[in-house]
Amino acid sequence: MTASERSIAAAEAHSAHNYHPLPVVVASAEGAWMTDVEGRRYLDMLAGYSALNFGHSNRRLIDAAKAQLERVTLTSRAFHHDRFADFCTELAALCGKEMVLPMNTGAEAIETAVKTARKWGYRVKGVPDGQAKIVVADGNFHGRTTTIVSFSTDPEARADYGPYTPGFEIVPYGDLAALEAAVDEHTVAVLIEPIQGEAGVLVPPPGYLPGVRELTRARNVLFIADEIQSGLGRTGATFACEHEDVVPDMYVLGKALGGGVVPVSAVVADRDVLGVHRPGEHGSTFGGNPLACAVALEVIAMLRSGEYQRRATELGEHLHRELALLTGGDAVTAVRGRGLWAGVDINPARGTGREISERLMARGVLVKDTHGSTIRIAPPLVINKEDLDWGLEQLRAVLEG
Ligand code: IF1
Repeated sequence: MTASERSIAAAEAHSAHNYHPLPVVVASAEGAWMTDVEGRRYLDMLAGYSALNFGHSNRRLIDAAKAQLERVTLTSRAFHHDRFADFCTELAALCGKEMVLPMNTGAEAIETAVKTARKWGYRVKGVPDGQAKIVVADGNFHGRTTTIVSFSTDPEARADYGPYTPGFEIVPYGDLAALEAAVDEHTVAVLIEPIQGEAGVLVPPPGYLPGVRELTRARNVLFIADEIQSGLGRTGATFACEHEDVVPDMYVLGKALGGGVVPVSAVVADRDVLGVHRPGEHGSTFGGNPLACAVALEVIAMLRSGEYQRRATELGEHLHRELALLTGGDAVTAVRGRGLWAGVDINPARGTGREISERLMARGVLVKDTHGSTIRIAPPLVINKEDLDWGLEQLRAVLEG
């Protein structure tokens, strides 16, 4: 058995089978490239589902983490530490908001946003206790806790995890009329991804996000934007909402906020929203820890330069021009996305998303299929044009094969 086969066999024997990973065993990574235990190199076109916007082993992020590791890594929130105030101040400023509530994973931040919206509903809007309703979109992906899967429309993510949390209503994504009809006096928030990731990188119709903003403002309902995957440079802007000049009441951030080094997530909003929490009402052991704050502070500084957003815009235009050419043949039925982020629908006659992913892996490119025959393309924003073109060349070869 090869080293890869041994590792895969042991992982299958001793870990729950809640994933079906491609048969590659990564041993090291740098920039947009990963190397497996046999020394084979792969171009990373998934970037940890956008957690690795700044690439693997980003020198600035590793140095920030190393320096903090030597100082203090965890205090819990029972005490202050010397990176916390800067992290909250800088992240709030990046979002143009007043307050931050730091957590660790995206799902924890979504749960925090749901709890904040409900508490705001009862304490500020005056919704009767226990009656708060949150409107979400079909095709959503916001995480995997039992409450979050309670409003999932993906049977795989939801089945056999009941009883489900009440208080959520699902409307078609992109449909303002349906959203308006769903909002009533008990509605405290609308929670949507500005671009739906897992659903296949679905960009909503122009005007949808401004419509959600206008409707929620008019009806005294919080607009919660889940920018965990779409945010922090991926679409060519700091936030996907920016493309339509929309500012939500709450940003929910994660993934790239920790630079692919440590889990960092947060809810960012103004005082009239996040101010509803009083000591002891919400928290987390690791939320806002010194190591997380040190790395996230470096991420925020890197985003402030605008360099990564420019790269995602310029290389993203090139990516989408090249992908559009693929739709001319019968292999690709549709392409969607924005910036360095695309969903490519493959003609099922050419293979499933998994089969295409395996053929790409054999050529040294790693992507992840999503539902059916859609593959998502989301390389680290540090990828150079030559490598991006080489990756597209492999995709063309696989589709022509
Ligand atoms: C898995 C999907 C992507 C997210 C958005 C919240 C979260 C995610 C928009 C929760 C997480 C990850 C989870 C990971 C695979 C990946 C994923 F396929 F699951 F749906 F990217 F599309 N909001 N997405 O995309 O953040 O708790 O994971 O930190 O669970 O398989 P998390």
